[in-house]
Amino acid sequence: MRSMMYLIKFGGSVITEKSNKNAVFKKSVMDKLAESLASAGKEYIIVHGAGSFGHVLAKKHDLNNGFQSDKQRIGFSMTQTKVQQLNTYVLQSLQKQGLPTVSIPPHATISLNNHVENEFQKEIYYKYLSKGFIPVTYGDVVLDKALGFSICSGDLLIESLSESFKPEKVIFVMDEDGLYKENPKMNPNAAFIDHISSEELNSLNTKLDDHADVTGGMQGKIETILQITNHNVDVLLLNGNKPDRLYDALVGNKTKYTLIQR
Ligand code: IP8
Repeated sequence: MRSMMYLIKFGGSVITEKSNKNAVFKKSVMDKLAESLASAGKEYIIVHGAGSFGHVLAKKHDLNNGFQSDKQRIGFSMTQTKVQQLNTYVLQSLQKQGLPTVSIPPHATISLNNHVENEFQKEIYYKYLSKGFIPVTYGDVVLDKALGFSICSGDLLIESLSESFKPEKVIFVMDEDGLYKENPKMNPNAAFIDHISSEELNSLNTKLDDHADVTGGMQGKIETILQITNHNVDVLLLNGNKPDRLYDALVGNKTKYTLIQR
């Protein structure tokens, strides 16, 4: 498909203060990441997480368990607006670097069925890409056939988009350097993995118990990575708080990251 297109996920913990109960955007971090994308000069689809703009309200109104009471309606509505506000901040950072972004809201383009993709209108991505725009989408609240509504995570979007667009690489921009053989928060001497096959990652994953989160706090991430490599797409994990690493990875300079290859 598109030869040098990169699918980038900005984690909610990188671009927001994720554990803050107030929604706080990390503007200086996002501005630097935007600079890296602009200087590297590739084609991109960008996905970002919700961080403190989404998770606090979603939890308060129990949105991921579906539509159970009328009172949740205003919670859904406010969450949708709050993640859209974060999306606007992200777009503004990117536009300051001259990047021609277009927001593609999941609540208007995707529906789920019991948390799994039901319908996803991807044609709009093709159309904007073919005109030289950069589509930007994000973790959102969406309609769900079985549950009424539920949450569509950035990881679900990235997995599905990687299957359709077969990017050069999927890059997860996180608040960790990459993957370790053990949880680096439990063992500070845990060995860093700079390169691993999906097969090895799979066997490492099954050996780990629930508490041994090798990304140091991003459970579920390995499952997503393995699904992406199943689509024959390589995955890079790198630290977004060191924005030079994103630039170096994009232009092929040596830097610190974890590469997962099929
Ligand atoms: O931060 C979650 O998206 P994520 C979206 O990518 C909401 O997991 C609304 C909490």
